[in-house]
Amino acid sequence: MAMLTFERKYRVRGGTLVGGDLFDFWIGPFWIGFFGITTAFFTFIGVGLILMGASIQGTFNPWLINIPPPDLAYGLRLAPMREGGLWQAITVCAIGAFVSWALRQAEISRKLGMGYHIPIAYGVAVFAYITLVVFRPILMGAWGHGFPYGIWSHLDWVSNVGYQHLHFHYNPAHMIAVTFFFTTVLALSMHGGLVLSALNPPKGEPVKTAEHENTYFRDLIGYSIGTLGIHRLGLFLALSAGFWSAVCIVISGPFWTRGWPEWWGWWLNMPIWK
Ligand code: UQ2
Repeated sequence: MAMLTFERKYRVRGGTLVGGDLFDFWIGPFWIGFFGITTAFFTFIGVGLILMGASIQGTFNPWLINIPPPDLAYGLRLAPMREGGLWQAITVCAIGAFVSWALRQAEISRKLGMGYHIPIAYGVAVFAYITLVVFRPILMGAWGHGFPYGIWSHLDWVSNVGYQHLHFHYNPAHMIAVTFFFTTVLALSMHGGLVLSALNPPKGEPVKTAEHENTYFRDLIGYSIGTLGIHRLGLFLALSAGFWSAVCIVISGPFWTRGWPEWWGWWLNMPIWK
């Protein structure tokens, strides 16, 4: 279908959550909407603040830019701009932009009469971010427990927090999250491989259908989850990876302060060993 043909079918009014049809229009391929405006607003301010932080730090090397949260001594108060206030303002902008984007996705879902799967999926990633920079710092009593904004510096933060718990791989929620990440990769690689193997034959050969895909896995393991099922499974696996990642970090500090290997004491101390 040519662009202009389907545009008439899908560029429909309505579905907005805010503002009625005030912002219900397109610029080029992009639908604007109220939350398109707020996304752009928070993004421009946030990026501007990051550039301000970089200039205060004295580097525009994208690897080395680092905007740290306030010192722990500031607790949960606002800090001066040059002492973590910038990080706090950037966090507000980031959350404003991310939540605006999720609501924009929801409005487009409504406009097109589709399910909310995409905003829910994106929302889990936003939830994981907010867990790191809001929920956990609040539970720990200081914004200084948030991670620094920087490509290099956030890696150092992850490593340091990991070592504070001696061995993060003994964190049971971390184990579950990692398992979901790997299973997501397994499922998507099988799905991508299966679809390409059926739909992308050598030149001159006919394209295969879903029955071939089903038959492949029935021959191989006696079971096919189906073309709709594999996408439900993929969504579940990926959302679970993000969810358990948030759980594994939010319990580290607020609910378990010692090394994670020690947590397994409950198993070693079971009366059945006596
Ligand atoms: C499948 C199917 C697809 C697929 C894949 C399968 C026709 C095109 C990959 C096979 C998936 C199975 C058996 C589930 C595996 C379970 C885990 C936890 C990885 O049957 O339907 O659609 O892409």
